[in-house]
Amino acid sequence: MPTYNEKENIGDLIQTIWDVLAPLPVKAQIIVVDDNSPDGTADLVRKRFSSRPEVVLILRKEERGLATAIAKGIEQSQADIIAVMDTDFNHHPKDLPKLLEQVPEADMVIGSRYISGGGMKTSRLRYLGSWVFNVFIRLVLRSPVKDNLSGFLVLKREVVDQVKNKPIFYGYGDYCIRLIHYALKAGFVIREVPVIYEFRLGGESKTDFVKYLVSYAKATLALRFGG
Ligand SMILES: Nc1nc2c(ncn2[C@@H]2O[C@H](COP(=O)(O)OP(=O)(O)OP(=O)(O)O)[C@@H](O)[C@H]2O)c(=O)[nH]1
Ligand SMILES: [Mg+2]
Repeated sequence: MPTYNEKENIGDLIQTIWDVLAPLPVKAQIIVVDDNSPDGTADLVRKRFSSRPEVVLILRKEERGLATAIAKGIEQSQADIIAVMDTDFNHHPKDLPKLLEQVPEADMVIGSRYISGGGMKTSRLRYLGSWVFNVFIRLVLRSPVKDNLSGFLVLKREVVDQVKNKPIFYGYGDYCIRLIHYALKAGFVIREVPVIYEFRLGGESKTDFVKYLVSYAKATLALRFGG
């Protein structure tokens, strides 16, 4: 889980994840990759979960960025199944079981806003903008995936091992487009499960969606046409 100024959310999020996973037959480790957030996110994690060795904090002082933070967390994990999610409750832990339940049949599971039952509680404009953008991605990359920008993912270890030499984890949310693209190309089975994108619980957004659309479009075209 990548964090940047998520002090108001991360503690309750980790606790909620434990509560959700408790009845399941899984042994989980939670890896938080914080980029030295000025609000003291890392301190909060360290203090609140000092007695829980399953909570691992990686503090990056030299580097900043969503995609590289996710790559770092994946690299540190030794689990057979890896989940990636936002740390502000946009992706709600209550959906984790239904994503996990698709494994082992699926190699990668996407929490999707754009299949029946999915959606977004936040801005209608962003919901539609992201939907239109996903249509663009699907046309350009001939992808069957409806939500290529989800960021709420469950992956088998084999998927990350197979694509680890591909240039995926740089930039921002565009890593998700590349990860899905390369996983599909490698022949992995990908399933989408409907999720509702919830309101951020506390703190502030780091995403300027319109600004990122340009770089996401470039990233999509680069996957198709190279360069
Ligand atoms: N480690 C790390 N995490 C980041 C960075 N930028 C964003 N994040 C995390 O990535 C997730 C997505 O960022 P958000 O700002 O919530 O973006 P968003 O979900 O598109 O925007 P909202 O819907 O407004 O919340 C959050 O969990 C952030 O804490 C970063 O530079 N480094
Ligand atoms: Mg968010």
